[in-house]
This record gives sequence, C-alpha cells and structure tokens, in this order.
Amino acid sequence: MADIVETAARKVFERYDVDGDGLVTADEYRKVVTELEGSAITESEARELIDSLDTNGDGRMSFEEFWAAMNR
Ligand SMILES: [Ca+2]
Ligand SMILES: [Ca+2]
Repeated sequence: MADIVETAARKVFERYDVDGDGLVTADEYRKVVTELEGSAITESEARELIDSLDTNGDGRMSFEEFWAAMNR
C-alpha cells in the first residue's frame, strides 16, 4: 500500500522535475504550476515553497525531501 502511494508521489514529483535530474528547482516548480495548474505564482513564492521543503539547504527539492514533506 505504501509502495503505491510512493509510486504516485514519484509520478507527481517527476512532473515537476522538468529536466529529469532528480531535483526540483524553484524555476521548475514555478513553470509547472503556471503551465499545469494555470495559476501564476511569483518567483519568490516558488522559492519560498522550495525553501520550506529543502531540508538539506541545497536550494532544490529532492524526491526524499518531497516525500518527507508528504509524510509529515
Ligand atoms: Ca530538475
Ligand atoms: Ca534539497
């Protein structure tokens, strides 16, 4: 069961990871939210979101960080 949820989460994550390098930058996040959800967010809003999930402080969101946030 948990595996199914994790697979689904990974699919969501991969949608945000536009260049497929396994990390979601604020830029990628903003682009995807704007294109898929049709709601524009500002660069600083995207940065804030990524920063709030970025636990190792590299400025990008890894799947592990995304997953940890979902299980919080
Ligand atoms: Ca990426
Ligand atoms: Ca990170």
